[in-house]
Amino acid sequence: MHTMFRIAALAASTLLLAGPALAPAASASTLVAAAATGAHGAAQVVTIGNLEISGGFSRATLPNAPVGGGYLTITNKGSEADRLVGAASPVAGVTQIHEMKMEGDLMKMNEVPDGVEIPPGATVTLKPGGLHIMFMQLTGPLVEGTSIPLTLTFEKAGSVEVQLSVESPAAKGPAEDHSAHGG
Ligand SMILES: [Cu+2]
Repeated sequence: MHTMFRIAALAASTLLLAGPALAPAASASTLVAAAATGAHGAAQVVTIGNLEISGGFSRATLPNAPVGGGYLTITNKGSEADRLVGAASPVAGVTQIHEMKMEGDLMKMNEVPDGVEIPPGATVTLKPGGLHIMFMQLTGPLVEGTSIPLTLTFEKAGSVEVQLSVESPAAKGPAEDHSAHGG
């Protein structure tokens, strides 16, 4: 009996450690996110404060590919603006929030300097060809059918972990050109 209890306690503390620096309100969201991970698919919805995060996915990468992308939808159901200011994942050495812009005839991507504003009542979608999460210095290939953890940090709502389902390399849009990163 004691052994079982200790294992359960260990699992719980590991879960909490997975989301660093969480406010008490955010811990509940993290637990919800972890509980929903078993159900594979893009249907996962995670709530933190007034923000609802849904439709998270990534795309499978080739072996030795240096970068991958992350995509999701954020809806602000509150009456105040919030801002996505950070992203982190154990699958990448560096995780950034990117935007894509036309420079002359070239589509280029850059890290957003001030994060992404989520206005009250608005839905902001990070999608292929637009705003996206960029996983750089991948620790290994992203494998279709698996899911990868992503911790998002918001200016007001705090941090929350979501799971991105890894889909086919061309899922939900044309493949992005990541050659601008130069590896
Ligand atoms: Cu990018």
